[in-house]
Amino acid sequence: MKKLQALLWDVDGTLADTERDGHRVAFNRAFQQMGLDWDWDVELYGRLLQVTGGKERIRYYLDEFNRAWERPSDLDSFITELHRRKSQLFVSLMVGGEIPLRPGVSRLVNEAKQAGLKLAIVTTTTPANVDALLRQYFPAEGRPVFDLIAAGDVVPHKKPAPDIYLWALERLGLGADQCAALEDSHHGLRAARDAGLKTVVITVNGYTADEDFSDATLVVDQLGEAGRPCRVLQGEGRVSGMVDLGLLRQLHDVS
Ligand code: XBP
Ligand code: MG
Repeated sequence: MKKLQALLWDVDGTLADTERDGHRVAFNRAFQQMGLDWDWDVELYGRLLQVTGGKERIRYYLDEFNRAWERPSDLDSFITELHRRKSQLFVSLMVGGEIPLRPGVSRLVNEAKQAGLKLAIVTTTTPANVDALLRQYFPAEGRPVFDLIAAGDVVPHKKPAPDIYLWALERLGLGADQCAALEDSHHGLRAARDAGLKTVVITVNGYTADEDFSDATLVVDQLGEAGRPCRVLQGEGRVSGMVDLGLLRQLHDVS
């Protein structure tokens, strides 16, 4: 295994708990704006997360959960407009500071940056959502904190397909054996593993805690920070309360 050179970060559920209190809320507000009586409650949204990508998720909802709804003649344009509004509403929630980073994220990002590792965002979400999160929590003073943003529709197939990881690896000029991924979901794990990454750390959340992570390198409840140690749910290695760079290097060297 080659030396660890980069950390590849998923966004939704990993950098921040965006799904339940961010995307879901923004979808429901967009439905209201467009006069739709659809309501994606916490439980239904968990089932809709089966499909990644907001536009794809709306279509899945109509196909599987709301077949009775009379579709407009141009459904594609309707979904595009609905999703455009949803994205604006999500960005408002993010810049309003209503969606905090998960514990330990800042700590590990800063540690990796200082150590000279490359940092990349590898996500299914819309680029504007990532920009809002980065502006909010990692404002660039000179050089941006993240070296690459791989997001949204730049590849035809979203996670669990490996495409977005392969796209990111090519642009970083690195091999899969030089990178570690941080993800929160089975779909994310599949995407990273199928792109060839051996080191994949999972931080679970309410929606993903019961998913299958059997081929993850390490599964924790969160990355851990001072006064808030992480709990190891699966995996080997000496974890002393935090997933830090030393631990990631150690996991990477043996994976
Ligand atoms: C998470 C997703 C996204 C968001 C919605 O992907 O599935 O689709 O729920 O985002 P990841 P958009 O964890 O890889 O970031 O509405 O912008 O598509
Ligand atoms: Mg995710």
